[in-house]
Amino acid sequence: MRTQVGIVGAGPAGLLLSHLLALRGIDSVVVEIRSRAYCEARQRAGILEHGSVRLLRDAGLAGRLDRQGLEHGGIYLQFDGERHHVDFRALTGRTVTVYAQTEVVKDLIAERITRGGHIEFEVTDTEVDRLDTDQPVLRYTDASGTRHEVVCDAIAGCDGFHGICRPRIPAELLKVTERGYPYAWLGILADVPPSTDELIYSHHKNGFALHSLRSPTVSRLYLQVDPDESIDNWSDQRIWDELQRRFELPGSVWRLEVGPVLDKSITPMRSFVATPMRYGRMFLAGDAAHIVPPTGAKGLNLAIADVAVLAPALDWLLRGKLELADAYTATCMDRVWRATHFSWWMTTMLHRTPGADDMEAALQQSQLRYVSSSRAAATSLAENYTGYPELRYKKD
Ligand code: RFL
Ligand code: PHB
Repeated sequence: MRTQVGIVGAGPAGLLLSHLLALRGIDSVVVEIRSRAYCEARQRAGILEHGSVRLLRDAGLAGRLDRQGLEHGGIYLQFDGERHHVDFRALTGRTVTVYAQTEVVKDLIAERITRGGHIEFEVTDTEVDRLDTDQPVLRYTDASGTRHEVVCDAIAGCDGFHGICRPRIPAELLKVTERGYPYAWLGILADVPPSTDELIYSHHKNGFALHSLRSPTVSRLYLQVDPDESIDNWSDQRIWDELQRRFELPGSVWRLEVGPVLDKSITPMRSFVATPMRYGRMFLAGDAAHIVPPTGAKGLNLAIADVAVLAPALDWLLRGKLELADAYTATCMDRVWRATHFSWWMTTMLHRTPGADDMEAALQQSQLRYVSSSRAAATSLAENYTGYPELRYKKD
């Protein structure tokens, strides 16, 4: 088989790349170990930056996003028993949109399939090879057990943090900068209307909690737990009781509405940046190259931003012009490090470190008070949260 770009992974990065390439008349084959149903149901991100929404709209992908996405003009920061609004619209003129990653993935798969795109689900034994030649190959076994070899002009490793592409970069060339956190998030999806008009990021002595949403009838909530915590220790009742505690506003009538839990899981948190994002004719994008803790709502947006840079770079490469491909890592890294810093900053401002002394909570509260009272500090949060630098997708 022959294609121009072999893409490993049908997450947001791989699917959007395949679509952006198709808009430029470039063929690709996407291979994915999971089933279509699994990819479409995997609960993850929920927030699209202003620039991500605009890119999806410019790429003709925003039909449902424009109808069902919920535009949010700010967030609440809750600490010391009070809730403070950070008004993104007033501070930056920009907003974010609540639209689940599951929906972005469904829209992308539907669009690719309608336009005759080639996505192979449920593959096994994916391999990428001959990466330092101008004819790299992608090998996989399809769902029926047939082995394929696809000769490509370039390969995109969009296979997430645990994928097979990043390890193909020789160890002596790869630089990894990494930090683990003594926190994890227990996330639930609940069949209950959100109890809030904006997301609530709550600092609490028992640990961080986040109230997000998926639609006017479905809520998404998170609790900070220990990284070695087992989900079996958390009955639905225990989860709701703890959420109730961490969002409580003394002296207020506000209450958290409770409902059936549709999904629950625990996710560890880390910051991870690998460079270069390119080896020969293989290019990494999204979680394959970098991970941020979810507190800044940046992972999905970074995946989108990477492929917005990669699509034109590959287009040029296929026409014998190497400048954008050569600049790919450096172009992405500016945004990646800004998002890595912002996510680390939000995380350390809001989570309780097990065994920490009183100094940690006092410093966090002082920082939270500053961010909620100083226009300059609030503007910095708002600018980063809504997307900095603002994503601008150039068609050429
Ligand atoms: P993905 O989505 O992990 O997709 C990689 C795909 O590659 C497949 N794969 C393979 N396919 C073939 N052969 C192999 N050998 C393969 N190995 C792996 C996998 O099955 C998968 O389908 O990476 P991508 O495309 O880079 O997208 C990144 C985002 O998924 C991720 O950054 C975000 O979900 C992070 N994130 C958030 N990001 C935001 O921008 N805003 C948020 O609000 C936000 N909240 C979150 C999050 C992530 C979370 N979790 C669960 C990690 C909240 C949570 C709880
Ligand atoms: C989500 O809705 O899943 C979500 C929202 C904001 C975050 C992280 C996750 O910071």
